[in-house]
Amino acid sequence: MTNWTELDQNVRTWIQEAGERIRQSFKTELNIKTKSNRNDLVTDMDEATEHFFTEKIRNTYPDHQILGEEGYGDDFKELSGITWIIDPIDGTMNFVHQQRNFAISIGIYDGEEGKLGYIYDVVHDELYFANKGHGAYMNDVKLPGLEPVPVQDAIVALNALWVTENKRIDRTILAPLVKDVRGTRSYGSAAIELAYVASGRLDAYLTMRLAPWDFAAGKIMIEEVGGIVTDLNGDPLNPLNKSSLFVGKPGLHQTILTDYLKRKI
Ligand code: 2AM
Ligand code: CA
Repeated sequence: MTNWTELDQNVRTWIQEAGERIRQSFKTELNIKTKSNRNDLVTDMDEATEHFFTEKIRNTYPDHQILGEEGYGDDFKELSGITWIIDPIDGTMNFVHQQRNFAISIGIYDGEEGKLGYIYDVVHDELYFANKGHGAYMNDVKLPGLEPVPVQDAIVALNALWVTENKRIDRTILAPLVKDVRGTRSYGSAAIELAYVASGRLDAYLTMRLAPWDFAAGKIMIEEVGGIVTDLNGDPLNPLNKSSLFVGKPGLHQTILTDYLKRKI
């Protein structure tokens, strides 16, 4: 039997230690490499942080499985037993260029069910946490349930790239949405954008392509406060697959889906 209280304490201790190491790394020169393309960055801190977590987890919970962005995790095809889904630094481009607006993201699944979610905004020292069925918190202050908001009053996060002509979505779909909402924002870290939707700082967030480690924790968090989490077609996400993502307050999510995303051109 898993002692969830003890596990939660361990995660918090490890996140604080990893966060402190990342903050200390600002004083030293980073080793920056590229992955799939010249804008897909990884640093030695991404790798060292994931390695730090996988070592801790393997020593303490040898029977748990781990999925991590930088490849220190395990190879598996399905969610069974307890699975940790880890992004050591979500928003690496921000980490490299701005030293802010990046986060450690950890989602813990019990079988197929999202159980615990942690998003740690390292620079602002804000820990967002969700415990399925027991609420979501920001630095131990309980987050209220999300209330519907009209499109005209909504702040929606999206990357400007998605409004240009591109393969995944026609600009004539997104341009009217951008025009109708109160404002748009782009923080460049999916985990932070999801934490902001959960805490009401944003009303919705959409993106064309995310990996499981980008949304594992945030999905649990948003659902815990009554927000809706789907892909851009309105279909449920598979926690182990790459996917588009559309999250938002109840009501607003449905309205944007029906009136904008599924609108026939
Ligand atoms: P990362 O910094 O951990 O790579 C930036 O818009 C957001 O999208 C970040 O959360 C970033 O995560 C993620 N991201 C960037 N490129 C991606 C890709 N090719 N696949 C999945 N997620 C990506
Ligand atoms: Ca990352």
